[in-house]
Amino acid sequence: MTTFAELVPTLQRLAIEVPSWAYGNSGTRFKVFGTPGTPRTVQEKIADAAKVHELTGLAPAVALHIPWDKVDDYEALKSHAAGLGVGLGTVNSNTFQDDAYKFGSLTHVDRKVRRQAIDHHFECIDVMDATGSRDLKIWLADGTNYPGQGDLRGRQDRLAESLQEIYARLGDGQRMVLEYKFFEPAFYHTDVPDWGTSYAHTLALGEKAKVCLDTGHHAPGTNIEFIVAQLLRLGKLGSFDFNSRFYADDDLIVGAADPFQLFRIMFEVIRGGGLGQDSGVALMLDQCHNLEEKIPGQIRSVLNVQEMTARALLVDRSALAEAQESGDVLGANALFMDAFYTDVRPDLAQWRASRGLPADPLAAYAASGYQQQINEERVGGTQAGWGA
Ligand code: PSV
Ligand code: MN
Repeated sequence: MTTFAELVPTLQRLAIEVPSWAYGNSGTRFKVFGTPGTPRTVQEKIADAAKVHELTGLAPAVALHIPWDKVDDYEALKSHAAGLGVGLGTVNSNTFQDDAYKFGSLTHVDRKVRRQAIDHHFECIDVMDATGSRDLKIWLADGTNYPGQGDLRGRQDRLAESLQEIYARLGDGQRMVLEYKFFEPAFYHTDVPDWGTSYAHTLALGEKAKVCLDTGHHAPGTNIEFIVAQLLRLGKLGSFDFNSRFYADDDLIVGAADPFQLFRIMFEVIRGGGLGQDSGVALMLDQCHNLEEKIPGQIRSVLNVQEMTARALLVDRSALAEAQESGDVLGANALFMDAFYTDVRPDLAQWRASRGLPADPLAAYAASGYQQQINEERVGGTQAGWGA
């Protein structure tokens, strides 16, 4: 059996990017609840994200969403983040909230709308140049609601062409990650619905284009860890958007709905070298905290990833390979389950304390007075949320 001490070198490398939008208000199409202390600006979102990193040592970068996090001076934003001990990470484009995109963005039949969508991505790359971000993440709401509404093939061709233009603009060391999602907001067909489509486009584009896997973007019952294994095998897994779901794209706290699934995913990430020194796989959260407090929600999330990573690292891989090769079905399964059922929380708490971090980051947050402070200070202005 692997010991906890043996996991430490890999655990030390674990870095989970947090999304700026998780600190703003979110909700459903029925209601967005405001909460005291919610950031009004991207600077305040970054301050909250920095708190998560300060207490966990797990979240050194904050992902931005353009235009939600648009500012005049990105160099200044980068310095603001650095001053708080975090960096700026993935830049997410947004071609789903403009009236022009009602019938599509990069796939639109109208060249002018495609131009607008491509130019928006150029703007995102300019932001990346200023922030030093490596990844441009593209998720498209493009799709149709009724059979016959659009030319499925024509839309793919236009998508390929638009992506090519954006790809050509990437600088050295920059990448594009193309996120897929099987439905919503489009209900009949989506232009990038699955990993195969994302893979096909990123393969055609080249080395700097990879797939982004959002764990909430598959049909129920999909074996996500298989997709992880396959994309790693193909060298095309660029990043994760972690969250969990019971039904559709619920964007709940990662590991909340199905910790075992998170364990299985992390096992394949490790198996495929995704946590290696220069793996190039970015672990990111994409979540919304509709009911729970946002900062503790983010702390819980990164701790869940850490915990399931530790458990997955506990799997005795050589014993497992032996059991697999000898056809020992139950033995192999038992090795897997033994690791999953091992409670690593006391070891993780001790390890945190040994590095000067709080053993219990959630309790430390509650005791820090930060929430009371922001509740009092952040009065007036417009609370950030989708679209702000
Ligand atoms: C789409 O549902 C998505 O997962 C994309 O990553 C967007 O950028 C993000 O959600 C917005 O929360
Ligand atoms: Mn996502």
